[in-house]
Amino acid sequence: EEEKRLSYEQKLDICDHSIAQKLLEIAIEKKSNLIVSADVTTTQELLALAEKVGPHIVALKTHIDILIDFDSDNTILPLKDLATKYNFLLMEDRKFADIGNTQELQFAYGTYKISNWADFVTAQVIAGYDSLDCFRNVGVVAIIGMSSKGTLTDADYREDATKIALSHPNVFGGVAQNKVPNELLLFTPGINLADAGDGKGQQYNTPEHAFTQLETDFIIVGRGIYKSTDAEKSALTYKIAGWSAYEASL
Ligand code: S5P
Repeated sequence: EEEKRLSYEQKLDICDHSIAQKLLEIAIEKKSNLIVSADVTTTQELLALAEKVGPHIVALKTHIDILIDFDSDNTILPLKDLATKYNFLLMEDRKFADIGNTQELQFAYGTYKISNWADFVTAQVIAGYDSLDCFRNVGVVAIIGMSSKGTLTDADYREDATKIALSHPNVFGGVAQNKVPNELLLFTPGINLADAGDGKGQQYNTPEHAFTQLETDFIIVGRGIYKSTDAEKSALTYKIAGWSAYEASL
C-alpha cells in the first residue's frame, strides 16, 4: 500500500521547532496553507496587501530590501500589528548565502535589523552547516532547490542541502520543488493558476501539483495574488485551492 502524506496534525508530533509548531497550528486553525509573497516596493502597498490577505494566510513573505521607503517605525510596527491582528507569521526571504560571521551582521545590523522582527528567514546552505548557527533566535527555512529554469540545485546538491537542513537545529523546513523528508516542513514557491512562467526564468506549477506530486506543506504565491485586480479575492481563491489540494492528498 502506498504511504500517505502526513497531515498537519501528524506533523505537529514530529516537527519540534517552535516556529514549525506555530505555522502548523495556524494552518489547522485557519484551514490555510497559503503564504503570500509581498514583492511590492512601497510600505503603503505592503501594508495594504497585508490587510487584504491577512485573514487567509499563515505567513507573509517579504523581500524587505526592495522597499524604497523602509522605516522601522512606519513599516515594521504596523506590519507586526497586522500579523498579530490576523494571526500570521513574518517570513523574510533574505536567502542569506555567506559565511556565518557576515550573515550574523546582515541578520542583526544594517538598515533592516531582520533579527528584531522576522519570525523566520530563508537561507542558502551553500556556505555549510556552521554558517547557520547565527540564526539562533528565529527559524530557518533552507533553500534546497529553486524554481527557476537552469538552477544549479541538481539532485546531488539537493541531497547534501537536505542533510544540512535535517541535522541543523535552527532549520525546520526547506524551499524545494521536490519531496523532502517528513521531519522538515516543505515550502513551495513558483505557484500560479494562470501562468506557466514569467519570461524571466520563473517556472510555475499549480497548487494541485505541489500537494499531489511534492507533498508540500505550504504554497508561496506572489504575482498570482498581488498583481491581480482583487488581491483579497485571489488570496481566497489560492487558499481554497491549496486547502482542497492538501485534503485530496491525504
Ligand atoms: O526557488 C525559489 C525560491 C523562492 S523563495 N523560487 C522563488 O520564486 N522564490 C520566491 O518566491 C521569489 O523570490 C519570489 O519572492 C516568490 C515567487 O514570486 P511569484 O511572483 O513568481 O509567485
